[in-house]
Amino acid sequence: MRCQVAIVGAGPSGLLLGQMLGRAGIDAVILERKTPDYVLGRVRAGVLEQGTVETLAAAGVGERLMRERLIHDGTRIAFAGRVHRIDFNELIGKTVTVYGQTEVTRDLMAARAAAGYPTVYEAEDVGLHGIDGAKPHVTWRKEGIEHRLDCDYIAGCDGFHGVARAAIPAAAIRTFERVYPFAWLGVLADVKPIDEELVYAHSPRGFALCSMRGPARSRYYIQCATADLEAQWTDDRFWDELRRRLPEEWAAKVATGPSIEKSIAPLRSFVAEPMRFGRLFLAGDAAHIVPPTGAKGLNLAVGDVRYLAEALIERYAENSDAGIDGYSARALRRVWKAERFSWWMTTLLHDFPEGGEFGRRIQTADLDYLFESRAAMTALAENYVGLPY
Ligand code: RFL
Ligand code: PHB
Repeated sequence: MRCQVAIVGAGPSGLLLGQMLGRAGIDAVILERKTPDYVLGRVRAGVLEQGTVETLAAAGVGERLMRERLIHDGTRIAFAGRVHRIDFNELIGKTVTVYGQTEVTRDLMAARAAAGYPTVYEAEDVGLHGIDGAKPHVTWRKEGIEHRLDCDYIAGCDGFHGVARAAIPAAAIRTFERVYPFAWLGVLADVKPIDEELVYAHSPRGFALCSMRGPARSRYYIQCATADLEAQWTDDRFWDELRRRLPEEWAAKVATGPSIEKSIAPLRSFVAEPMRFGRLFLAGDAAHIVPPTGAKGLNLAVGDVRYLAEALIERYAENSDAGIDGYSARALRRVWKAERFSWWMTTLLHDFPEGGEFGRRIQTADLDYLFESRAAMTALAENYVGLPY
C-alpha cells in the first residue's frame, strides 16, 4: 500500500490534518490504535478559540458546530469570597466557543467517512521506518496480519504517549518539562451548569472549575492529589468538595446529580523541539502538553495542523520545501506563548503547598492586580481567546 502522507493517530490532530489534506487532493491514510468508540469516549477539552472555530469551518466541519455551540463573551474568576468577571468581548471584541472535543472529533470522523478517506482503527504495534531518508514507511499489525504503508511524509499525531516522538533519535530532539504537584479530577453530569459562563475558582482548599457541555450538561474539575484514585472520590465527596471551594452564594447554585464520567489527569507542561525529524512531523499532544487551566491543548493542536497542512499543500502544489522547512519554528512560536499562558494560569489559581506563605502572598497580589488593572485583564483575555494567527 502507498499514500502521500501517513498520519499516526485519529485524535483531533490526525483527523483534522486528514480532512485538510484530503480537501486539497492529497492522499493520506490514518492509523489509529484504538476503536472509534474508545476515541469518542474520552472526555477532554471544552473551549475553542475563535481561530479554531474558523479553521474547523474552513475545513468543512463547522456546520453542526455553528448550530450547537455556546458563545461565551467572558469568564468568571472566584477568589477571596468574590467572583470577578473578565469580559473578553468588551476588552478585546472577541469571544470563545464552548463545544466539546468529543463533538469536534465526532464531526471530523463523520466528514472522513462521508468523503471515503481511509482510516485503519485498531492498528497494533505501529512502527515508523526510514524517517531520516527519502522513502519512509509505516508498519502495523491488525488481526494478526502485518501491514506496510509506503509514503512521502509521516505526521505524528499520536498524542503524548504515542510512538512518533519516541522514533526520533534522542540526540536530535530536546525536551522541556514541568510536572505539577497535583492533578485534576473531572466529573461530567447531566445537571444544569452553575452559570452561563465558566467559573475558575482559587481557594485555600485548591482550584476548582465549573464548565459545561450544554445547557443541561456540566463539566466540573477540582485540583486533587496526583496519587488519588477515582474510586476514592464518590459523587457525594466530589460535590461537597466542589462547593467548599466556591464562594457561598455560588456554592448554593451547584446542581448535583449522578456523575456520568469521572477521571483524574496529571498536569504537565512539556515541549519537544524541533517538531520535525527528516520526513516525520509532530503535531498536537505528540509534540507538547499544556496544563488544562488555560484551555489551550486542543487549540494548539489545531494551530499545528493548520500550519502543517499549509506546508504540505505547498510542498505538493508548488514543489517547494519552504513551508515544511519552516513548520517547526513557526509552530513553536505559537506553542511557547500558550505554554507560558497555561503555566501562568495554573500558577495563579492552584494551591502549591510547597510555595509556603510567600507563594500565597504573591498569588494574592497577582490576583488583586488582575482585577484592578484593565491592562492585566486585557492580557488574560487576549491569551484566553487565542493569539492571532
Ligand atoms: P490525542 O487526543 O491524544 O489523540 C492521539 C491519538 O493517537 C492515538 N495513538 C496511537 N495511534 C496509533 N499508534 C499508536 N502507537 C498510538 N498512540 C496513540 C490515540 O489513541 C489517540 O486517538 O492528541 P491530539 O489529537 O494531538 O489532540 C490533543 C488534545 O486531545 C488535547 O490537547 C486536549 O484534550 C487538551 N485539553 C484541552 N484543550 C483545550 O484546547 N481546551 C480545553 O478546555 C482542554 N481541556 C484537555 C482539557 C485535556 C484534558 N486531559 C484529560 C488531558 C481537559 C482535560 C481534562
Ligand atoms: C472543559 O470544559 O473541559 C474545560 C474548560 C476550560 C478549561 C479546561 C477544561 O480551562
